[in-house]
Amino acid sequence: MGPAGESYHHFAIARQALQLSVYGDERNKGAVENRIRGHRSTGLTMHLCQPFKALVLAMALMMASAFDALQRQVTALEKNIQTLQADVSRHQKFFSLRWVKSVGKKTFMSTGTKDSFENGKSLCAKAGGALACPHNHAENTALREILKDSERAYLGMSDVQTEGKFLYLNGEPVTYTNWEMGEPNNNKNEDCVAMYDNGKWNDIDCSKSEMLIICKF
Ligand SMILES: [Ca+2]
Ligand SMILES: [Ca+2]
Repeated sequence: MGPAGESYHHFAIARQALQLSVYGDERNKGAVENRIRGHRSTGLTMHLCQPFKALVLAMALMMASAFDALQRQVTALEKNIQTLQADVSRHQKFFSLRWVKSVGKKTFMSTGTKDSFENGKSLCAKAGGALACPHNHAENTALREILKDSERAYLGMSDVQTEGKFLYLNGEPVTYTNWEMGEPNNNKNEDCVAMYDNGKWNDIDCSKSEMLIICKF
């Protein structure tokens, strides 16, 4: 039997095996298995394996090709990230002259906007942060360094709920303070807190709109 005739013969056996698997003819199934066993010595196994090998090789080639493309994309992205990092670093240097200060994991940032306490809270929240408030001396110094001469900034705290009891915006009691001498005095009912350019604090009216807004992130 020539190669073409042999392939057709194998195809016929395979088709019969498929029919058996569908119809469950155990008796004929045994007969076909015997015929398959009988053809192993004539190279049937080899013929069945060759298309499978070709398929595996084709898949391996496609995967290798896809991997190469992916690797090129990753390399390109890495270059883009390096460029962006360089840009951010340049901008940070520019902003750090005045508007950005980092302490530990916190970053204090201002755009130079001056507004009321409520608008300041809203502005920082919209930017994904909160109105800044120092929790220790280092943070107080960082905030002070953002202020220009004679500038003042709202701090993220108030005693609007209970007079004399200052709370952070999250409702927790204030644990670090740096009041100016004689403050807080609640003069004409002052419930917000501003930091002066010397880093000292004074309780002030929450509606004052000339306070620098500094957000923490
Ligand atoms: Ca008060
Ligand atoms: Ca005061």
